[in-house]
Amino acid sequence: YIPKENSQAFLYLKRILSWQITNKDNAILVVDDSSSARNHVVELLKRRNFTVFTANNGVQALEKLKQQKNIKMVITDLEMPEMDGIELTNEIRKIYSREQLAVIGISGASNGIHSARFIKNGADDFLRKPFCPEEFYCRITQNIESLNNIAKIQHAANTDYLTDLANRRAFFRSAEQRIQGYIKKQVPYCLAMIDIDHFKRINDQYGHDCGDQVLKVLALYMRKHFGSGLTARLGGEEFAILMHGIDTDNLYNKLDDFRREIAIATIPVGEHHLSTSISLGVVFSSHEPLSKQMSEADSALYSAKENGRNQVVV
Ligand code: GH3
Ligand code: MG
Ligand code: MG
Ligand code: MG
Ligand code: MG
Repeated sequence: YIPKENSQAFLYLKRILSWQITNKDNAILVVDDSSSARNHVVELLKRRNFTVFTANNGVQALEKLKQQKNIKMVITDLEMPEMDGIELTNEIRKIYSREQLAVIGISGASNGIHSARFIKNGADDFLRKPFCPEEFYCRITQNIESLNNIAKIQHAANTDYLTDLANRRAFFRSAEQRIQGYIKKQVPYCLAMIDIDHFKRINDQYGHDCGDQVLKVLALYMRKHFGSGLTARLGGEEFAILMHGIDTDNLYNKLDDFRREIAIATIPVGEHHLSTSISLGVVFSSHEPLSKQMSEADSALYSAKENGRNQVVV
């Protein structure tokens, strides 16, 4: 049977085929105490190139999830010794949100109450045994697609479109968490705010597109220098870095090396080679709330501008 071009069935088939290529990244955990039922599901998934893990019950499944971080979906039987499918779903939802992991319940019981119990306990979908392969694939594909769409939306919501760095929103969210970690482990860290010097002149002289190109190149330099740190574009020509280091001197030197490299860099933009500089305001290992640290870094940045730009001020 070959569906008519651009019919729903045709588009579905096209999607399935494109999924075959990418399914390797979508690992699925199959949980069932019956080896024949488990093997049947595994067989179906392998035909579509999924990476598959298995477990005999809920306890084993939770162990597997801890070990294999790339699992995106759990397909679980209902009745199993030690921990059944409902309890497993419940435990999973204490750790993983629906955006992180999809759960599909399977049961042979003809009673509709089981699907309701699965869904109420946090499952995303339910399959009644025996199912035909077409239905099975429809449900799997639908749920994986939905997860991937959420991931795309989340990435877009947290990323600066121009530079691909974290955006303001993502910076504030991640910075809070990282700072808590640094304080708890007593790791020296710094928060730096960066502003390009006389950026308006670049726009005025070479045009807005060249200005954009400079922002992109600066972002590349930030990635190169502060790979493990949190780098973000806060807006306009303002950026931020949160990173840890050995001590204050070490952190200061990293920032000043970065400043120096930008000051001597020639940035190719179209037929031009531009040069620019940046000013930085820094706060070290502060226990103040993030908003307070940001305004302190901002004051230091203001001083850097007042003192003649192209410098790091603490
Ligand atoms: P200072 O050294 O005092 O920071 O001077 P400045 O010219 O960099 O600062 P000012 O705040 O006067 O100007 C910032 C300019 O950044 C103005 C604005 O047009 C430009 N800008 C903001 N966002 C973007 C952007 O996304 N792309 C481009 N090309 N320019 C932008
Ligand atoms: Mg069973
Ligand atoms: Mg500015
Ligand atoms: Mg300004
Ligand atoms: Mg500026």
